[in-house]
Amino acid sequence: MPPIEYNLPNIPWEDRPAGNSDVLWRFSANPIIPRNLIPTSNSIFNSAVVPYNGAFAGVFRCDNRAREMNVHAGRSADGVNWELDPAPIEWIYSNPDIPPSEYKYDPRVVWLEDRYYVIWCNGMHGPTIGMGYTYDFKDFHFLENALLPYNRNGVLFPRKVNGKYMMFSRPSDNGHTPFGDIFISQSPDLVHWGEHRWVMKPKGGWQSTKVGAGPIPIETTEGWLMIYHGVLTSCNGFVYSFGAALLDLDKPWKVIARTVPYMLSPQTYYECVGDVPNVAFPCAALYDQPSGRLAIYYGGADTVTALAFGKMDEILAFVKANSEV
Ligand code: BMA
Repeated sequence: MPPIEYNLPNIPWEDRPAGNSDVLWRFSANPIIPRNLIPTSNSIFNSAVVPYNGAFAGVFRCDNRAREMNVHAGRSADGVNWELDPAPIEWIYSNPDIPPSEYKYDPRVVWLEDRYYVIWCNGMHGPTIGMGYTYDFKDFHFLENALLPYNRNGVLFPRKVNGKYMMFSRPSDNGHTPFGDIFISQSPDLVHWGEHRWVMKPKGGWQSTKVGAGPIPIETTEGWLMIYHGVLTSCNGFVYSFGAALLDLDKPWKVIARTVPYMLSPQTYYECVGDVPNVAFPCAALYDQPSGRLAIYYGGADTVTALAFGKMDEILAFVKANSEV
């Protein structure tokens, strides 16, 4: 299979600020989406963005003012300034036996073969991995839940690997889960998932409590780049940072390299102060291969949406130079 082409010259971008030597740096206009961009929202965060028709579209986690968790479609010409539908996505069910969705959060979106797939944490008697698809970000079709509860952080690969669809997930419990490893499940048809493989467990420091895949993995010559969040339990609760790992292109459960230091941790006001303090939670990344530019969308403090930037060659060098598998 030929490698995926990432040609997105129009993604959001800002050069690394003078004097900054971090592998990732934040957009100076963060947060790009305030908590109240739509009149009913309490918070808009942990959201997914993709290129669409020369511009951008996405699926956004909006918790409303009843604090119900749901997803809304959005559009943007530049990937920075967004218009979100004021109402949540109304899903089209082709099969009435699929259990009703009690809530939806932390969406990811991927272009896979012929359409955009949406995958999120879905309430089905506990959190599990919900799936759907759209062609146009107007009509959204609800598919079968991929896995049983309890599970979170479902992330689809952007292509088949060895003839099979691949998905990361993070088996969990019904609460705030004080543990969590990343697994891969495989499928011939995006409905039946099996051949589960273990990928990685928590490690020290910022990733010592649990880890979970973030954006759709990016195919590089060095392996799949998986940006993932890691959680530390402090005396004040969880702290969510993110780092990255390189995974084998043919057997992506094999970890080639993995960052010991984080790449970004909650340090700014909008990451440290909000409904859940100290959270930087990435759910999407846009990559332009010719320029090497990467724009990462992440939630700040479970309240707002922010952008960070990096260069692919520097990220790969950082992961390899600071790795412990
Ligand atoms: C996780 C998820 C995320 C959230 C994080 C921090 O369990 O619920 O949506 O950002 O906790 O609260």
